[in-house]
Amino acid sequence: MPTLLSRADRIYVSGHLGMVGSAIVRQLQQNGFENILTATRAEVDLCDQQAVDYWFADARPDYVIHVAGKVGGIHANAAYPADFMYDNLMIQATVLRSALNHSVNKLLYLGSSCIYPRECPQPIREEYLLTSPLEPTNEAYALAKITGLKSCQYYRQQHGCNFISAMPTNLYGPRDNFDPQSSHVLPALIRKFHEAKAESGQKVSVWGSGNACREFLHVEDLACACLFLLENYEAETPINVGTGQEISIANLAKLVQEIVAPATELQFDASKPDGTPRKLLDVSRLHKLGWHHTTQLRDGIQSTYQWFLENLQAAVSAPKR
Ligand code: GFB
Repeated sequence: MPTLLSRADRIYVSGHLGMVGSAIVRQLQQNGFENILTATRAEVDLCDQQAVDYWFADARPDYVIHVAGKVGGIHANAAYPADFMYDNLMIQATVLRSALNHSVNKLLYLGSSCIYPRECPQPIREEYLLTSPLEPTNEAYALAKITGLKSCQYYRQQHGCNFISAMPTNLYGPRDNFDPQSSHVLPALIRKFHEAKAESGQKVSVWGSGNACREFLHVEDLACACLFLLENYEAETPINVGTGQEISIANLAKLVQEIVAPATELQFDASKPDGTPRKLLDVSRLHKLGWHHTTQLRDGIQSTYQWFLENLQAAVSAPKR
């Protein structure tokens, strides 16, 4: 039974200033929603249960799309596991509990494809969760995200909450984090090739062997999928969100090089980890529901680079917390 959303419904998007949260707010605005609720860190500390409860009592959300959390690339995850575990566990625990306390109609929780085992059959089906060890470089984040999706299932089982969870693949797009140390691969490569253009002869360092493969979904597609799932998905099990297509990091680097700085050279830095060899999602359940991505990778990289150029100052400012 689909969820019939009224344009007057009060929809809280946590983490609204980040790449994903801001894309979801834009998607809701474009679809005519009039009461999109957001809160900055200064307005509510999502690690503080009492503060979150007060905020929910005042804001009275009918629906919640939970995006807020600490995210980062392979280097950040490997360097700060305690922070990734603490921040993500605390933030999701308070928001889910307040959603229960204030009888939210439905909550969509966003996880990540890193929840799946390092060595599982590809493409990865939702039922492969917890069937073998996780990828060490982002184990803390993965465990926090697994706890979040499991919490949604427990709230459903114990309290009858309509909490659903989606597991997106690697995301990219406008308002991404372009900090070379804490970002994901695609924004890192866009920035590196852009900056290499300015200094002739400089080689662009691509971390790892280049043999790892990744799947990339543009964040506007993800935002569209989130609204689609909020309206059409009611099941307890997490659902994968992706393109179903993968590319090697070496070929991704060549694609970014071709788009951003064709005259540069690239080299692989084998001292850096590859992370999980592959994490291609099986998105057949989502396709069966009737949703498919629309942005092809080359077009998405071109539009993201365009955004980077138009927002250069903001994109290269201090690293995201
Ligand atoms: O995007 P990324 O940092 O994270 O790395 P994961 C993907 C692949 O790109 C790895 C390689 O094999 C990296 O070694 N890579 C090449 C680079 N050059 C670079 C570079 O300059 N910067 C970065 N960052 N990588 C993430 C998790 O894992 O997946 C997140 O860390 C989240 O928490 C996300 O779950 C979906 O794809 O390995």
